Amino acid sequence: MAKTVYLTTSTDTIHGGHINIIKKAAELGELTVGVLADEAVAGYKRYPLLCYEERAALFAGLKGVARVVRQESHGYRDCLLKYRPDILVHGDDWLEGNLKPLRDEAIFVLDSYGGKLVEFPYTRKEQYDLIENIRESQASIPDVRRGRLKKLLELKPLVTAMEAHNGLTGLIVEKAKHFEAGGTRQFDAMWVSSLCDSTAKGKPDIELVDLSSRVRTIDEIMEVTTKPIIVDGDTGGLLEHFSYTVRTLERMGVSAVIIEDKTGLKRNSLLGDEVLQTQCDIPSFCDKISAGKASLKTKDFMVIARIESFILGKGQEDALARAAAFVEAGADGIMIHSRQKTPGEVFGFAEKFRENNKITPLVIVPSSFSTVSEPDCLGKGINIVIYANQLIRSAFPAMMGTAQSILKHQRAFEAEGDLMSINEIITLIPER
Ligand code: SPV
Ligand code: MG
Repeated sequence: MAKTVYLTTSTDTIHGGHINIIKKAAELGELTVGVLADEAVAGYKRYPLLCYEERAALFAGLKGVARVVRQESHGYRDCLLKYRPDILVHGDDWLEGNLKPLRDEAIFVLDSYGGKLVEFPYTRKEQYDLIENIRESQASIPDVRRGRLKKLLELKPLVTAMEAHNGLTGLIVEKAKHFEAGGTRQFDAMWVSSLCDSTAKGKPDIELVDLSSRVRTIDEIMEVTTKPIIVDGDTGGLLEHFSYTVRTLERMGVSAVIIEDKTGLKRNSLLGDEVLQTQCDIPSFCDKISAGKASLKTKDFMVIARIESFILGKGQEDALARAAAFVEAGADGIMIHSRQKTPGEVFGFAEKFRENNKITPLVIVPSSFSTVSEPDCLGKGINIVIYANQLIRSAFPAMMGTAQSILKHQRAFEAEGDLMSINEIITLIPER
């Protein structure tokens, strides 16, 4: 009886390298191609330009492919146990490095039932890199990038966003990955925080950094990244101005703006009621949301309303009344903020909110309740988790420590141990 062979793919463009490995795999037996689900591709590589069905169709028609199946996660465990192929075929690009945990797990599972791993040399050609580069640059085109957040919300139970405040932090959010046997994790989106954008410019977070400056930051990030961007729009400013802001951000390819229901001099929410902060009345804020929505040119862009009732000690009932009114006014999402040390307040709100509204995405920012994990949020009605300020908070003490060490020792040597090597920094960003 012919041996059964299994091979996984995530690609949305077939080139000679793929044809080659399929040919070799098919020579070993009856070939099943596991096509990675969209969510798994987005987790490990980038958001696929073609959806699962399209990518599956590419392979279903290929000579040597007996059948195509859906592979839910980048880890091989589940599909190996389900299909129990005699042979798993893979390129030899996972012997070392980030993908090694996946390989180790695959071997462990294959051993458990007597399966075998066959590795072929991974084909690396300049043209293939070029194709990937073109795919990547397509993802950064405003019309492609803008709609990506909505697509991710359809695809994933929980979307994560990490703050970026310049090109370098944008690159970190774009590229940082965690590899483990079960699969790979990366951030889905970027948050351009008013706090971090202001702090990076040495300014307080009081809506002092104006829109032109914020737009320059966003543009700097956009130039080197492809992931969807959520912009912290502070209070949105005057209603008349907010319409223009929305239009500008939408045109740039931003996916969402979040505006908070405060009025007057805006202070950072994490200061709570220790400083004077005034919540906007419901009708005025609804008008602002509606004005923003009315100025949109696409269906992709989201205007998300942020509720500050917990921050200002107004309680759950006020927050829920506001949420209902803001959704009614057209808000595409609700962000519920809290400065408590535990997520009780936001989880309590989410539970009540979901009694009447199953669809509007809910956003949380676990800065003060940072013990809460993403798995804790699953099943709680939360859709987006924003890590709002952690990159700048980690950079600041590191830079201050270096400055102090050099002052103390009157030379840089003692600080070297904490620094990236000169070679690493000059090659960190490849020239293309
Ligand atoms: C920001 O990141 O600027 C925010 C979130 O608005 S918070 O700092 O918690 O108010
Ligand atoms: Mg802010």
